[in-house]
Amino acid sequence: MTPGTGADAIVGALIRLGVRHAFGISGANIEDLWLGVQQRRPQITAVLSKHEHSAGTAADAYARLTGSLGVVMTTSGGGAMNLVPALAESRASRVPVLAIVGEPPADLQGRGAFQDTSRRGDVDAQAVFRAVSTFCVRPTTVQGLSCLVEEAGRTALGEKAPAVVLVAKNLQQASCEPGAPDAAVEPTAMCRSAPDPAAISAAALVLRQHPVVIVAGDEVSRTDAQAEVAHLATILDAQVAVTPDARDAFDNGDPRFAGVVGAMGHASAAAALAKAEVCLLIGTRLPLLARQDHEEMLLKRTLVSIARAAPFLSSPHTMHIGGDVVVNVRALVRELDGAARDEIAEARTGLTVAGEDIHEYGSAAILQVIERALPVDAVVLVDAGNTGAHAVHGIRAPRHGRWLLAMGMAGMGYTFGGAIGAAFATGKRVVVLAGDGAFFMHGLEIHTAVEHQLPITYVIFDNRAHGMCLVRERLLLGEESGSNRFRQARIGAGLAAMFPGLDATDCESLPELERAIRRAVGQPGPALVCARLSEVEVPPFASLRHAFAARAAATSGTLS
Ligand SMILES: Cc1ncc(C[n+]2csc(CCOP(=O)(O)OP(=O)(O)O)c2C)c(N)n1
Repeated sequence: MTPGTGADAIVGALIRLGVRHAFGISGANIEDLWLGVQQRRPQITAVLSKHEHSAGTAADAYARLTGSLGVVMTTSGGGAMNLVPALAESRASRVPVLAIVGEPPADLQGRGAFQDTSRRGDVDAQAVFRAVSTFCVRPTTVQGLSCLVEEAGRTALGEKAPAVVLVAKNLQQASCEPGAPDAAVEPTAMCRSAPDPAAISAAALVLRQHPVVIVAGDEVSRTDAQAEVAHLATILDAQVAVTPDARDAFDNGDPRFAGVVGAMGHASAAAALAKAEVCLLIGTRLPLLARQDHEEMLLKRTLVSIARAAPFLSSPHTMHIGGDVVVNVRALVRELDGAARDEIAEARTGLTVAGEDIHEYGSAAILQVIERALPVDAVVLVDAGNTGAHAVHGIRAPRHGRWLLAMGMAGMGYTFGGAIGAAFATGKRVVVLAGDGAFFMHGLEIHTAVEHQLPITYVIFDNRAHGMCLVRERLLLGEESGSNRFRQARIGAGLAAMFPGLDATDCESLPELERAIRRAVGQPGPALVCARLSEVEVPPFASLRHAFAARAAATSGTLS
């Protein structure tokens, strides 16, 4: 085998890690690696993003949907700094992403090098990335580079967190011995931890004796544990509620489905929690938006938690079983399966989608149209703001599909990069639900979907405002600053003009929107539907609904 370069060694390591797609943007200090990746197509392909944030969220969504590593490559300076918010999301949501970030040649670092974020310049990228990763290294020699990249990838997978390797340009160009043969390692095989029998028995004992409600979180979908959770629900005769980021953790059409918990959730989920004595948390730490409005009640319940990390909330009777979610749920199923069914209390109620006034052409009605058009295996990505709250509350996850909501940082615009990663990860229909504000932030990532003709349907909820902020200031601050409203734009018409061939429409009525959605979902490639709303609605967000109800002046359910 002929000696290669450091860049070749990195690419070899990525291939051995099982990586098929790497997202990012090239630049002077990463171009050698970028070229190295492209030379190894089709084993591995570089996907050019429009912004490093979107490259990062593409890698994040790719990892969430495949259970394997998401990879992002950026140059130093602005490219590296643009990546920070995306890695913060991955860190907070425990997603394995490997970032390879270029650095200026060592001999120029600290001497006015271009885009110098090495320790020797004024900005130290390693210090920045350490805050949003659990592994961040800056190798100084090309020897061992491929092993280091493999180690970074394995650490990301093992710790479910971002890992960053900062590689100076001279190392990417340096000659080195080839690494191990590409096919020699099975990198993404995860070693599952064994269950703790004593903890499982103790949990089973509690669950057998009292009425149980299950709250399933996003670790359930990410570890493919839906079937195990459904089985457990049957054995326990329990209702199942889901967290806002985990609508795909349990069949939304199942009679046991109790809806979504938390700020954007359903009255039926609160009722299910109220009826039960034990709350079995599976695959969630119950962050604030998932427990808001239930906290007082939960503190009076026995909490049994099965998740990688302990819940943020603990009642006086909390039992946490850490480690592998699937392994522990299976062990619990085995332990409980022999239990006499009549010892298990009845704990069922019907699902109510909490009292919504459905405006003729408002978010709730539009979401119903979208729900009817969704392919059964679609991937739904939900953005921030009013639009996100409406979607969490008002649209069922497709039965065999997936649901992504980036709750770690709740950053607007996640879905635009995320959709690119989702399309490459699954090849399925991907549907983005985002506000106009989120679109203006990162929406030009649609360019990447057009370029690769990816099967992505974008639905933009255009209320000509940062709706959530507008509602918050009107209802919670009592005064509007006047800065959260926009002039009218024509997003659909604009994109249709910008990208010839892209089916992009502005809709002003439900029948028009229904036709456009059906057409968009049927396209092999991308399409966009912009729902032009006449009003900013109060979203189904508990604190805002309470504030709205308290205001006698408001009568119509909308803020105009
Ligand atoms: C990156 C980022 N900046 C600011 C916020 C705070 N924020 C939450 S919702 C929102 C407005 C969202 O507006 P839009 O995307 O139009 O959705 P809408 O609320 O109108 O449905 C803002 C600014 C955020 N979540 N993320």
